[in-house]
Amino acid sequence: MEVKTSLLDNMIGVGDMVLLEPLSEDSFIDNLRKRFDHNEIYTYIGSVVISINPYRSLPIYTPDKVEEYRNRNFYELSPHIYALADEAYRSLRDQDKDQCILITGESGAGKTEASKLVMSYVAAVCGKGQEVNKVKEQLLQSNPVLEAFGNAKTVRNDNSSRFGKYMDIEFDFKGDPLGGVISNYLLEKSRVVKQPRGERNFHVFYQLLSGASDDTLKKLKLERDFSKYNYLSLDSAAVNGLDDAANFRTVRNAMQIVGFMEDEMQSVLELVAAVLKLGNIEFKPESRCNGTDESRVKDKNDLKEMCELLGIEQSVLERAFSYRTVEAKMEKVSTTLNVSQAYYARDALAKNLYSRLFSWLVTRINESIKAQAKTRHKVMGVLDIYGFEIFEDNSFEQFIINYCNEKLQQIFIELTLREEQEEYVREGIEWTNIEYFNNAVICDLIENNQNGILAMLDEECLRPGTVTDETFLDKLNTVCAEHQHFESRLSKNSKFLTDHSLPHNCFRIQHYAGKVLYRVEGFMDKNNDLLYRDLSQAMYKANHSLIKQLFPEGNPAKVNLKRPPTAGFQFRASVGTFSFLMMLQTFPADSSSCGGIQSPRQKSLPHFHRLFWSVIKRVPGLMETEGERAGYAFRQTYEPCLERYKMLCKRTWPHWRGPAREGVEVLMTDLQVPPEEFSYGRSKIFIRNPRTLFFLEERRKQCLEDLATLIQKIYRGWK
Ligand code: AD9
Ligand code: MG
Repeated sequence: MEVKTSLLDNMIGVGDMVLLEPLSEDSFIDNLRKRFDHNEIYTYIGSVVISINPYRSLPIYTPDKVEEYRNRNFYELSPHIYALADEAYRSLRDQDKDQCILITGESGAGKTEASKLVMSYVAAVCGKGQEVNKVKEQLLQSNPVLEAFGNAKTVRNDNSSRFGKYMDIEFDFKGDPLGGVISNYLLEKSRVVKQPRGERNFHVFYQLLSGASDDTLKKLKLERDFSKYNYLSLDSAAVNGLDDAANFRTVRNAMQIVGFMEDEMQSVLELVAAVLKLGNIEFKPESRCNGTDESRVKDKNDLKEMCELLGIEQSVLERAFSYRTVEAKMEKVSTTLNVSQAYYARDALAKNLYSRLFSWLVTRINESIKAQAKTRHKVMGVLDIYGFEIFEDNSFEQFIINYCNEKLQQIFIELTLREEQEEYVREGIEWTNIEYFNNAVICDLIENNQNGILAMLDEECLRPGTVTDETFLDKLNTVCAEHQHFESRLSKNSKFLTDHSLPHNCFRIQHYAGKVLYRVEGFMDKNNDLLYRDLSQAMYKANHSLIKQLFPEGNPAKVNLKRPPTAGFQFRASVGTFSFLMMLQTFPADSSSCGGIQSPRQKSLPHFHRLFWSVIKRVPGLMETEGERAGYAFRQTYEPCLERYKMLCKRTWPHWRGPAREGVEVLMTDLQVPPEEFSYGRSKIFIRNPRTLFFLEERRKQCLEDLATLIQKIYRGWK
């Protein structure tokens, strides 16, 4: 077997880890490093793309590169995110299969950039025309809008996503985009009122103050100086390399393209300004005759301006910062707020205003980019979540973000490792089982309905009596201790690490990506996410259509005494739907049955893009076995394989009368492909090395060229 020319010959290291020999953690990392040193940031593990963030601009995303990868086979060129995007797009267009691209990795690994590269690649290669171009532009421009409101500088990433996003792009039968739908997962709203040291609030605040015209700022009653606002951290306001003013113009422009009306944009900016004003409202105690302190607004100017911006009656809001109405046994009782309760109420309002504005933006964008239902054909989903975070100080936000990453890791394991191995078993291919770490145990520790951490947190939030973050921690530790006797998820092998050296107020979890110490302070509050009804009613009364829409529960006609679901509960439910949806989409109900051709009911092919922080971390599960061939780079069912290559062998051309598998066997024997290069499965042939595939493709190409020359000769002869 001879391959004439192949890009593989120029490949740095091994482009597909499946072919790495021996396969060990060291060889794996060495290979990545070697490739990275030569600016090869992408490497495959089968159909999974791994990338390492280069943190500098490489000339690998040019229009020429798009052309290079267009309509080419996954293994023909060096690994690239474009190859993955192209494969996904072609399978969707030509094979009618829904697609799903999942992107995982630590914070700052390059997930959001990767998701944008996928989208821009698909936009570049799919159809053109005025209508289609408008749809593409709108889909692409939804990114800067959501990033302005949902991303912020953290210590790990200057443009860190503080929300999770799943975007479905819908295509017609020709492969032209029709529109899309965005789902968002819990915004880290605590950032609105307080940011960790060295971090910033959401970009939009700085963009507005830096980029808006003097006239706009005047209308919004704002000053340009960041330091005038309590909610904007001072130590890190300007970020090197981030041009807030220019980005403001980009975002405004993007909002216009997406279809926001001028008055809608104005309303949005009014809300952003109102949040800044709200942060400046301060309180002072006023003594009452019964010896208690009651809160009063200190300087009423910010309150007044905020109320003017939102069309709220000042006295109503002012009252809501001093009193709260409690309903007990159908009776309304007014209780006073002390200063710290007033600050709590203020911050809760700011967080709610902002996060509801964010959800409204997503809904509004969805209205614009919505496809016509009747023409919908196929869907490509791209999931870009907030990456795994381990900080010095980890709180409820990191707990939620890391839980989300555990869930995605679980899907990753299900869809790649387990499915790969199950396929070998199904197909009767000889295979040494790789023991992989299944993180289901960690997900269960967090989300189990009875004694998962989130359930215990909810229980504590609802428990009457004095409940604090410490009582919650006690409960966690007690439940763990109780379970020490049993071989249960909270036992000695548990991922909930109890040791007496833990700092006060902390618990530790052994996540798939490392141990994380969580400080419980604020867990109860953040989970409760309580907004006093007086405040939602004040918002509902506003003479501002957007604000009114955002606080429907403030409508006195619709008083609902039921407690709103906790933040943790809502998050668990939304993360639950994404994993469930993907499982459902990806595997037909009978996926575990043996034998048979891949079910035509298979809807979605997952394409994984896995990214790492440039200090490469362990990839769990993939590196346990040494010296064993890792697997097969390529596989195809017998029928299409025979159809494609039967012209290469006299015995199979033009017709093969027997079973397809036997035809393929004849083909491989005649072509003298070395037997160690492939295996016959029950329904598929498994090819180890892309080299073999190139060989077959080269021969086919040659055959077709010869045929074309022959036809031309005959044609000329006739003339
Ligand atoms: V987080 O979990 O949202 O905090 P991401 O999304 O994984 O994180 P992001 O895509 O925002 O990371 O990338 C971080 C920064 O790395 C970007 O702002 C770029 O400056 C840089 N980056 C990422 N990918 C590339 C790339 N392919 N080439 C060059 C890159 N730079
Ligand atoms: Mg991101």
